[in-house]
Amino acid sequence: MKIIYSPEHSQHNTKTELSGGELVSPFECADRMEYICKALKEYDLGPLIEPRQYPRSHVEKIHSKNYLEFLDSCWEEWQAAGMKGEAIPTAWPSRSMTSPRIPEFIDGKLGYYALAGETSIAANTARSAWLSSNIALTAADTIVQGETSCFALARPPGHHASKDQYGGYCFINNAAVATQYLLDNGFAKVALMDVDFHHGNGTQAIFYDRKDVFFSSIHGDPTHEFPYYLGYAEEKGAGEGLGYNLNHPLPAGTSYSEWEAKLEESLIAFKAYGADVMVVSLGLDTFENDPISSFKIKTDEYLKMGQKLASLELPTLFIMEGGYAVEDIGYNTANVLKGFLQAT
Ligand code: SP5
Ligand code: ZN
Repeated sequence: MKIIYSPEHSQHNTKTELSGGELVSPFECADRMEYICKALKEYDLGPLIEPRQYPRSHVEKIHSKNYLEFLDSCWEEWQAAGMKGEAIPTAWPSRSMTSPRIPEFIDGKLGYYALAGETSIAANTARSAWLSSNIALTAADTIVQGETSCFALARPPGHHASKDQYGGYCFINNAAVATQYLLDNGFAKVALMDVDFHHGNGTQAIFYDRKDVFFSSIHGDPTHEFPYYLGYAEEKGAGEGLGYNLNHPLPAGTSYSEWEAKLEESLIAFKAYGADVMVVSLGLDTFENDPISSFKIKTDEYLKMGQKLASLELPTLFIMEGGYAVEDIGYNTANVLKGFLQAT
């Protein structure tokens, strides 16, 4: 399986994450990629290939122009305003403040475009986000060229980013960008399976009223887990997209067998839908020792996850999302891909 990767992701290297009332070192850190590369190499899963650069128009199909301009200029504006630390919003257009106007000062813009406050922005954050989307596009192209599987080893992740909001460590929705590229290049129906511990709110919102993408997610119940305000089972799609959104919120302590029963339901739905390609938002934060999550999947069980995903027998594009048990993330990721390849 080709693995699309660039070491340049490490330029996104923020020092702060607002967590528990403190500024801590971010869980989503560059070291994650080192451990993954090491395990992929050890298991001999495939060559690492550098991404190509694609026109920005592919990303503009998913994100609004004003949001992307904000992303590109945020850090310069923040610094120009004399702020000392990394860019973190402090005010939001919450339920009682509904003016559609977008503020002009950077502090106001941050709250407008942020869906959460844990994700700091610093120098090169935007650059790495764009590079991450090019990794997803290069990987999607590999599938378009006829490969049956590919891994976009992308960082920063993407599934929390919506049309015009960042947060949850995500800026550009790589899975959504890749999905649109597949649709624009010969595929008709995409099964988008999000296995990250957190609900893929951004991806869901982007495709909610569309029938050319069937989004399904298995995740920590939003009554107790980030992103809290989306991801419930009653969210089934809207308009033409009604029936093409399937959420499986699960409680803390969920084991692999309980988790796999939900994956089975999603795969059955994808088959009935008639998907011709699958995109997997691959988060490994379902791991038993993940520092911010509460499922109980074990390292060996990721082999079964890969095998199960292969049982759909579709061309499959894996896109990296979360996973914060840094020393275990390599083997967990490699096991999904190894299981998938063994079964194909
Ligand atoms: C891509 C992805 O997995 N994003 C996850 C974003 C989660 N953001 C909120 C994290 C809250 C963490 N709380 C820390 C508790 C530490 N014991
Ligand atoms: Zn996650």
